[in-house]
Amino acid sequence: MARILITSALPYINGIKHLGNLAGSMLPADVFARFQRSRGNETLYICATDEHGTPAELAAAAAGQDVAAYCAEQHDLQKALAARYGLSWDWFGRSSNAPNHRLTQHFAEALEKNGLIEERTDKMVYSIDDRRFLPDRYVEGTCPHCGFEKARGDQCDNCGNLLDPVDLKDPYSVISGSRNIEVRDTRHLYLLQTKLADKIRAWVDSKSAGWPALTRGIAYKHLDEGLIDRGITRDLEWGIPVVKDGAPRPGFETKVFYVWFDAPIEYIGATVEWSEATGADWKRWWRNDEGAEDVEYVQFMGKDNVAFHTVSFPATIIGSGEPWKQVERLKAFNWLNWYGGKFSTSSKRGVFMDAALDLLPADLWRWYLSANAPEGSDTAFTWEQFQSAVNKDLADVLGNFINRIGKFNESKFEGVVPTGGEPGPLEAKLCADVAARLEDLTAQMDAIEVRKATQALRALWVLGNEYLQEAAPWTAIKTDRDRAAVVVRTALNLAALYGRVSAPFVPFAAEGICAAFGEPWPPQWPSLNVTAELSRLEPGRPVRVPDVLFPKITDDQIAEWTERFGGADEG
Ligand code: B3M
Ligand code: ZN
Repeated sequence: MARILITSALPYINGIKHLGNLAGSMLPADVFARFQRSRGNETLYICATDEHGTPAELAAAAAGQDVAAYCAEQHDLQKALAARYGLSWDWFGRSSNAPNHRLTQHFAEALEKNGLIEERTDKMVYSIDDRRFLPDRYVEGTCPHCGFEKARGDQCDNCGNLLDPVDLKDPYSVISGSRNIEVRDTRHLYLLQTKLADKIRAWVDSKSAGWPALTRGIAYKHLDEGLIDRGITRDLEWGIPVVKDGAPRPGFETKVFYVWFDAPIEYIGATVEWSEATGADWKRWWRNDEGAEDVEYVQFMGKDNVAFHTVSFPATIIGSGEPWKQVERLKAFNWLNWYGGKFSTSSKRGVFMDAALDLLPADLWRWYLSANAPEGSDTAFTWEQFQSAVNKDLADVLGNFINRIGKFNESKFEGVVPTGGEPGPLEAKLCADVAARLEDLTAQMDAIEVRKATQALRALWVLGNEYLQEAAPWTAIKTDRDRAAVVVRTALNLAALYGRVSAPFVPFAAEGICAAFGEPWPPQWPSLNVTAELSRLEPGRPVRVPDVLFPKITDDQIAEWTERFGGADEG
């Protein structure tokens, strides 16, 4: 039995996430976790809300709430929504909880002890009217290169030049629009990544062969550009306080750690939360000197987070000099966009996680977002593709097979697994075909090839309908009841197997299938001894037809939703 630690990128606290967030980290991580559990591997799937940084403070202010209350409320909203999607985290933590405070402060002290932290004076834009320093993205002004008047503090969208806020002409605060701003000196802690560059590269060299090309490419791009020393504190009130020897660090009493310094540490923090709630030992998962040596750590994230996870977070871990678990496999995704454009609440473009469930059950979104996962390139959501994936793959192939065989068995064999007859050449062929597809599916799942796994699963589903067409129990029963009994018994076992292998993608429907055909839940992944797998249901046991598994999407619905959420004409 293997031990597998899985984390998916922590969703920011502010606001309900759109389908792209689901598709690009949380969902594929859940599919993988469910698969590994069904294989009997000791699996721990951890996630949390990422609660610090300017966006959290500004979102709370916009909501008219104290930021701590805002974060608590938003965390519960995201947690409840995730459950409705069947995201089976073992723990969904909060980066603002005490364990992450303790761990972040511990890592900063360990880095300092190893000579990797330095205090430096920065020049930052201060808004007198907002009474706060303004992080890069909260300053706009005229670009010094091209004169574009809404250039952001970190980059000009017009000419693409990277900027520093102090370079902007006629700058103003994005928060209040005030131009009553000035440049001030401010002290910050810097993590000396330049001192760690060789060790980080050596670590990446040791791991990246097993990474997808997207992950590997981004990691080496940043390494080859040359690492810089990185500020890890900010002039914000909401965040993890900067301490030294357990007391507020002199000169840093009004500062906190930078959100991207503390957020990855919350992977460990959330595991500590899990252990406090369950009595489990978190160090078995995170400390190589306390039993985590044999753990395979797999991360899931969008491509924009890869640099933080292949350079910055490893810098923290490696720089600490302590034996912490580091990622082995890092599955990065491109972006799911909305007809080629951005999801946007304000301009009502795209479906967000809450609205999606008002339209259709989670399984349908899970299947579409997996079968069209943004793996090799950015992928556009389209209503037409969504309708096709649901109606063709789910309703017409899987749902139709389960329903046909269940109903036929009810009408001709009183709803119990038929006895009598012996399997023949058709069953032998079916077993061989199922074994081949199952082997391919298992390999694609293990390799975290999401799209290929859904293609392999669909190909497995297709075998059921093909078998029924060829074996035609409705004809056989007229002359040879035993023959019909063999076909129905085989098909019922195949239906039960479908419930087991579909569970990672469509867990709610799969649970219904397993319940109907008497399979335990959560299910066990089938072995390649398909002859045995297709005779698991003992003859004579009652089985029933699950309710309609997948509602079909109508053209009227597509038209209505295109109107409501945007579609091709707004690409
Ligand atoms: N909160 C997600 C994002 O960039 C960011 C991930 C943190 S993982 C430690 O949208
Ligand atoms: Zn410009």
